Amino acid sequence: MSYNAREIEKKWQKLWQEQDYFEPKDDYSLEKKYILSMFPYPSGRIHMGHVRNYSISDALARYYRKKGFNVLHPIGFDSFGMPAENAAIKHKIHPKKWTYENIDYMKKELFSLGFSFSRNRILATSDPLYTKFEQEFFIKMYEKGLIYTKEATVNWCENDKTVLANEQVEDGKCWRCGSEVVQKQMPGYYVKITSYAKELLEGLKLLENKWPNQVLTMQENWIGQSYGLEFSFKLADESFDTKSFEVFTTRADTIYGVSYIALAPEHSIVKELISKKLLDESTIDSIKEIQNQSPRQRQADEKKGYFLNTYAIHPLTNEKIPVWVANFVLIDYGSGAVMAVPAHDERDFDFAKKYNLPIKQVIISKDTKQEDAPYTEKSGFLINSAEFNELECNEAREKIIAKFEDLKLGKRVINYKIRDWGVSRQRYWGAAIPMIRCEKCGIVPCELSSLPITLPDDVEITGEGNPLEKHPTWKFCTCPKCKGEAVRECDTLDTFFQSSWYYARFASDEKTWNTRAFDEKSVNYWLNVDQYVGGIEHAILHLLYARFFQKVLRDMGYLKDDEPFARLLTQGMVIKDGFKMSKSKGNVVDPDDIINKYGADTARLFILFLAPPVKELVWNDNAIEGAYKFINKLYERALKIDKNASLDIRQDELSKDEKYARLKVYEALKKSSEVYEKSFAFNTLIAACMESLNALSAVDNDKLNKEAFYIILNILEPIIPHICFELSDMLFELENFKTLPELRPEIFLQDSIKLAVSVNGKKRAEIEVLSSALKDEILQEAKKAVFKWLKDKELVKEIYIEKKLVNLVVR
Ligand code: ANZ
Ligand code: ZN
Repeated sequence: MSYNAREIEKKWQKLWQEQDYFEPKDDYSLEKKYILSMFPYPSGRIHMGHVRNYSISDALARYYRKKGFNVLHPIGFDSFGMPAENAAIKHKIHPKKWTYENIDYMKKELFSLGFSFSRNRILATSDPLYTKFEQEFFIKMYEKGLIYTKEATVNWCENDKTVLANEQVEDGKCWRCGSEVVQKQMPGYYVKITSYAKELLEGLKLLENKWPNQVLTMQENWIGQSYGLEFSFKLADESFDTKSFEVFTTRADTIYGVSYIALAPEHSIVKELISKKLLDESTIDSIKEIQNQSPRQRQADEKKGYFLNTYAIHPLTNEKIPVWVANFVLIDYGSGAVMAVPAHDERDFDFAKKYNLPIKQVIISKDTKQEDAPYTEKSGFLINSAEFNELECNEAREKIIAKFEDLKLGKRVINYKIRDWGVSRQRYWGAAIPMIRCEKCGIVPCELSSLPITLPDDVEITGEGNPLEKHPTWKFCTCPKCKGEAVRECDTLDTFFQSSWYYARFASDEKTWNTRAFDEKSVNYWLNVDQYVGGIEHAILHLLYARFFQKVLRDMGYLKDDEPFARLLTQGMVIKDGFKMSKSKGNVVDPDDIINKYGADTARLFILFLAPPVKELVWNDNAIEGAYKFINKLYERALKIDKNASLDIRQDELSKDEKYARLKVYEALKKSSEVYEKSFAFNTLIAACMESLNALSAVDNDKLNKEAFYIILNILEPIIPHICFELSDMLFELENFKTLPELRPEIFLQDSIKLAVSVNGKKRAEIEVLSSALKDEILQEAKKAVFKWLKDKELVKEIYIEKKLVNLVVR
């Protein structure tokens, strides 16, 4: 008999399914664990990144099941989005058909890997039942003022006639057709994520040590809170419509160092000057050119600007300050205008150098001055600043802000970098925005009873524009208010809208899915997610949107928690030949090939053994062979075990080697809870199991062998479930296999001995080791203890006198 992965895996996958082994239980008195991995986009096939993601979450789900928890480990598909439309254009296949065929295929792949996903709670976000409640949320958010329409600047591809997300603009070009992306004013729906900016920021504190620091920092920067002063400058020339304008500064302490004003190209003063033809043609053309660039492009460009032939009055000194337009000032941050202080700000400095504008230092440090760089530290003392001279700059900042407030010239404000989330997409394959435009009544939400608004199937997808706009009947409808003729909103929702709440839908009992968004009892039981697992690439977008949605759904009375994901593990990328494994790099290894050749257990073992989950996984063909060999060895060794041996082992009757082997096994058992519950360093747990198997091969004791297998199979089951179930079934009553064996403290209780450690005969340290410790282990400990005497020396001899001393001879 030899190891036959295919047969074993098929057998157990069938049994697990028949026994509803993966289904969450309705018994809400049990302690629960909700383990979630980020759901896939149904692109067609599972890739190695998925295998890694789901091997991690599955190991955790299986572990907690074994510990007696009621476990929810669901899977679904993020199934709206552009690739389905691109496939439609390329292969003339309907997006719906393409999507659902892919889902069917990928489900098979996932189940062939033995992942313990609930079968009953699978969802696809393009399902009408999912859309129904998404549209319900949309309408409720609209009615609460959390969604609004506005005209704003968007990335627009003239060739594809659609808005592109920032992520879909590559080097200023459309990612799909390569044509130049322009900035265009367009109406659209916006979600007011900014009104939760403060809570989203404060909530990050609760996630410290539970989410990766890197993700917390990225979110913090993205939300971008700044404290500062907002105040206005008057224009010197009173003939303009605009009499004054506001600026926002975080450095009020530098107010006496202002040497010019920089306005965003979209600023109303710039617009007025252009419309009144007060600027020459070429300047106007250049400004328009900047307006057509995205913020990203402007940032990448060198700093540039134009003098606007006008001046502002400094509110404290009454000096005339030249007003410029500059490409580095953003219209939608602060007030779209900057008081430029080149002596203390990098950008202002570069700009001033380029255009020969004055540079006036107002803060000095004790250190020597640098002539050719701005002094940007937020420490130092004020000079050239009237009554504020000699004040420390933080103190001066507070005093200057207070002065502005006293004089009613300005006020203290908090600004956020985060912008409202534009969710309109000029696309077919998405959730319809449930809104109607009526000439008489304006924008009217669809009636809740009419939901879901589903997509018409009879469309032709050409890639040019949104087919819904051209649909003869879908587009036209009656107004819910006046019953007159009206048109539907033809844009569809950003797919991030769907992925923002799927975790909560999973938490709701599927038997209620057709009647309500969430079943109160079940979501209150299952949420929030205890452990979320997914790629670092979602650090901001998805993970921020989901946090926002949780708070909105809480405030609308649907959910209770403040945060959706209690803990987050971000797995590293899979790298091969120096690049992220991806189709475009041509370095893809198809998981199906690994499964067919070696089996699912090998694939899972390999991927968890090669690297800790948070690190990059560098592909290595030999390691697959290694994983396969290990499973074979496990199988062959298990066949030799005496099934009838008793498990009644007397610790005091064991020989030294037997004690050592048993200790290694129990050490692995002890490690397992640490790994599954905290460190997720599965690789070290697998290594510990391999080590204990090695130690066991040195002893010949049926009882010990049987006990060891009982433990090892139990702790490896979350990682390589099929083989572990198979062997346990063969060796033990399977019933016993559902709980983890207990730690036996007496096995860890061992006599320890003290040893002197000498270097060149001179005693340098003392170490304490277990009496069962092997020579190699002892020597290693000893070397660690006298490390500083070994440094930079050549070790020529290692002497160990049992139970007495270690002597190291160096040269
Ligand atoms: C004067 C000053 C002096 C500034 C100095 C900085 C350093 P954060 O910290 O990111 O909030 N700013 C204000 N509005 C802007 C806009 N719409 N586009 C570009 N820059 C803008 O940045 C706030 C600082 O960025 C503000 O403080 C302002 O420059 C600039 F030594 O005012 B500061
Ligand atoms: Zn109407």
